[in-house]
Amino acid sequence: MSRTTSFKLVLLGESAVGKSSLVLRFVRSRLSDERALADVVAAAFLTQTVKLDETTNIKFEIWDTTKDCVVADTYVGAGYKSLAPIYFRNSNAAVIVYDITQTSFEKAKSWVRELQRQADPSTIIMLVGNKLDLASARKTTTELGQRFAEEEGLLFAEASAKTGEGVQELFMEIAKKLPLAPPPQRSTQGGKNGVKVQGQTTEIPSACSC
Ligand SMILES: Nc1nc2c(ncn2[C@@H]2O[C@H](COP(=O)(O)OP(=O)(O)OP(=O)(O)O)[C@@H](O)[C@H]2O)c(=O)[nH]1
Ligand SMILES: [Mg+2]
Repeated sequence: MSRTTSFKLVLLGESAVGKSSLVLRFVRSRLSDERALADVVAAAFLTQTVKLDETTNIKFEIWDTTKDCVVADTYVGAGYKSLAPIYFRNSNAAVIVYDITQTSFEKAKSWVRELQRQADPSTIIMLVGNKLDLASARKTTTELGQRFAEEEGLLFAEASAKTGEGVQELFMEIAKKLPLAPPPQRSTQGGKNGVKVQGQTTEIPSACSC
C-alpha cells in the first residue's frame, strides 16, 4: 500500500512571468505544444502526484492565477487595495514567480509580504526566478533572489519552464517540506468554490495506475 496526501499549492506573480508555463512543464513535462499551453492557461486548476519514497506520494492540487481573475475578484470582493487572499487561503504551499529578465522581482517581494500578512504561517513559500534560459538578459541576479529568500525564510530556486531546467526539482523541494501528517482543517467559509483539499490522505493499492 502506498499513501497519497493531497496539498493545495498556489502560483502567484506578475503577469507573463511564466506561472502557467511552469505548471504545464511540471504536469506534462513538455512545453513545445502551444495548444497544451493554451489549455493550461484556461484551466486554472491541475493536479500532479509525485513519489516521495516507496510508500509516500504527494498529490499537488495546483491553483494557477492570472491577472484577469485577480483583478476581477479583487474588484468584486475586496476593493482594489487587497490582492485577493482567496487565492492563498487554505494553501499549504505558495510558489511566487518572477521573470529574471524583467522587473518583476519587486512584485514578487510584494506577494511575499502579502502572504506573510495574510496566509497561514505554516504555508511553505517558494520564490522562483523563471526564464533561466534567458540568463544572458537577466536583470535580477541569483544572489539578490537568494539573499531575499534567506532573509525571509523562503525556499528559493531558479528555473526555466522552456527547457525544464529546475522545474521538477523545485516541486520536489516543496514536497519534501510538506507535513506528512494531515494539518488541521481550516475554515473555508467565503473561499472561492468552497474547496477544502489540504492534507487529505488516501490509501491506494501500490498496483494502482492512477
Ligand atoms: N524563454 C522563456 N519563455 C518563457 C518561459 N516561461 C514562460 N515563457 C513565455 O512567457 C510568456 C508568458 O508565459 P505564461 O506561462 O503565460 O505566463 P503567466 O505568468 O502564466 O502569465 P499570466 O497568466 O498572464 O499571469 C509566454 O510567451 C511563454 O512562452 C521560460 O522559462 N523561458
Ligand atoms: Mg497564466
